Amino acid sequence: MLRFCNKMNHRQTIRYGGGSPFPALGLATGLAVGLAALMLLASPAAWAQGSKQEAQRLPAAAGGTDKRPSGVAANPSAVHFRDVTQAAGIHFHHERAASDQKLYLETMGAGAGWIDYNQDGFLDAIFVNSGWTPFFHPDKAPQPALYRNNGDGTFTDVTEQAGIHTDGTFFFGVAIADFDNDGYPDIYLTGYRHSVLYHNNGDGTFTDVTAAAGVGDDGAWATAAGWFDYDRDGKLDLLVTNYVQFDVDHPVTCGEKKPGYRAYCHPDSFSGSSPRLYHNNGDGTFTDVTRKAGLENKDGKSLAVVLADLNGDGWPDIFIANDTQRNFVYLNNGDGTFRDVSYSSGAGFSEEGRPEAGMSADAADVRNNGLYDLYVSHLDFELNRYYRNNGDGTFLDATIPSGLGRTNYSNSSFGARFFDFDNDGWRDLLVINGHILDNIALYHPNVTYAEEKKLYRNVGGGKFVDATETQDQAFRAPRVGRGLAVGDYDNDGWLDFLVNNNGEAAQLFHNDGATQPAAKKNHWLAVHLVGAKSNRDGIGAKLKLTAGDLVSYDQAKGGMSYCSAQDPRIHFGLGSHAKIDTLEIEWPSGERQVIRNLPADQIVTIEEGKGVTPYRYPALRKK
Ligand SMILES: [Ca+2]
Ligand SMILES: [Ca+2]
Ligand SMILES: [Ca+2]
Ligand SMILES: [Ca+2]
Repeated sequence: MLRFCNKMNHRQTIRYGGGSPFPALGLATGLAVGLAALMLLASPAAWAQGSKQEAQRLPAAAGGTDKRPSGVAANPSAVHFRDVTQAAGIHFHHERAASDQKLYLETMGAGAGWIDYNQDGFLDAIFVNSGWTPFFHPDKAPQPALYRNNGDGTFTDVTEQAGIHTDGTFFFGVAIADFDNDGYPDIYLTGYRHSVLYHNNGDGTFTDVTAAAGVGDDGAWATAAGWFDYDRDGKLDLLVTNYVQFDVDHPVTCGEKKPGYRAYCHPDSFSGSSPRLYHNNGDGTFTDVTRKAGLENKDGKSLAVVLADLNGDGWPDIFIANDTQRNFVYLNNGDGTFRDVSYSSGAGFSEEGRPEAGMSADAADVRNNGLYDLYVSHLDFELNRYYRNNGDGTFLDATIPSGLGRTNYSNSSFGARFFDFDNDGWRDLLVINGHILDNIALYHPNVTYAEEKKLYRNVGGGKFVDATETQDQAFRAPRVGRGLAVGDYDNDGWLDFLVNNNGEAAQLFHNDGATQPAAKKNHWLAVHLVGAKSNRDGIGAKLKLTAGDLVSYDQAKGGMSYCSAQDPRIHFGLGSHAKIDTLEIEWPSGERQVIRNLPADQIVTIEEGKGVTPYRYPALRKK
């Protein structure tokens, strides 16, 4: 999140020219977009290079095409996301721990996640909460919440019986994985000055194993974290990103010096901190290998991470979104070390060469060509960036040509995910918004703290259209949005989502499916990976699905969105294709599997070295 507090007045003057805010905003937006477009035109070399690389790469990479296959052309559609929070029995309300000191922590939390902690086939929900500060100290510390999915559309708060109880630590994010390969997913909570690893005991309870594991990340303000097997030894390692060096005991005063105008400080007021990489030793302990891996980098002011093979060499890479600093792109050398290509990658900065307020990160094959494009969300008056992957570890800022630059300019965006919400075979985009400053309206009368979510539909060819208006008032009602976790909690093949809102009630939205008759019949496949030689979660596995003229790629990735944990199953929308011709899987161990003639509309469990195993995912019971 760039620009607030001390610099605000100055920038405000530039931006609005002192005129009436509404028309001025339109003008400013238009100007900015126009300028960006001009800059695009002004760098024909970059354009030509990008197009050429893509032209060379597409046939080789995909045997496919950037164009919409005929099978999905007939499905122009929207879906209906229905707010089912109340009906589902979810009553989590994030505590923002507000104080008149305007501690930076107060406005940044928190994440949300999906975890099938009891392995009954239904995703359960977890919400991260704040904690104590010197200026907010109720008798009972705010607690995270674990909600068990009852399999009938309702959830039950099982936090206490699961043994999850925190000590007042102020938490921000969650990362889920089965780090010890025992078949039950574990919980890592990132926090201010301390983070916690909860081991899943397999009987519905968890044990805090942080001290023995050595992953407390003590002293740092941890935000996003992700699990991946960077050295491909079959054991999941942990990447923790840290934000600024903020001292809660000695708060700095920012904002204008008049009543009500004190504001959360700009990240420029604080030094950065390095991400940390913890290597899993396989005996319940981890070793901090940050320096050895070449990842020590104190420029980090990190809020999001995505762990995926970005250059296609089989080794998982690291993309970290930084606030007011260049994003980090670290490519895996395959020998336990990484090389920093942030400056040369094209994804470190905006197209104009500016570092921006990176708050979310995702990577997905949105063009169905096997190349994982990046999305990074930012503060208001910055564009959320869409970086096209050239396939060689370099990226091209395609925000404007993709159509994603147009409509979210005055919002501040946190959680964001690419996912195929209408199952037409093209991964779409959901962006969760909410400003940083609770008193932003005093500074910018036309900007609000709570903001509308944005939904974008992928129409093929690397282009998106804003589909927010297809949603109802419950979806569009402004919130101080933060964490976003996408997952199919009722196993009906239509992806649903959870949102954690700062200082507000959390939300669960059910995807009711397509609203247009033709698209209602869109097919899908979800893949539950069970690694054997590889890590049990199969994180790092690469999948290529072919169904008629649809070719779609995905990876089991770590991280994603803002401080949140996603459905671990790999979801493919298939459009009109009722059958999968081939599903090719390349496991992190190097083992390859090809599965042929799979029927659509099911969740398949695929075991490394064995193939499809008979596990049947339960369908939701009628309550
Ligand atoms: Ca469950
Ligand atoms: Ca490992
Ligand atoms: Ca789609
Ligand atoms: Ca669903």
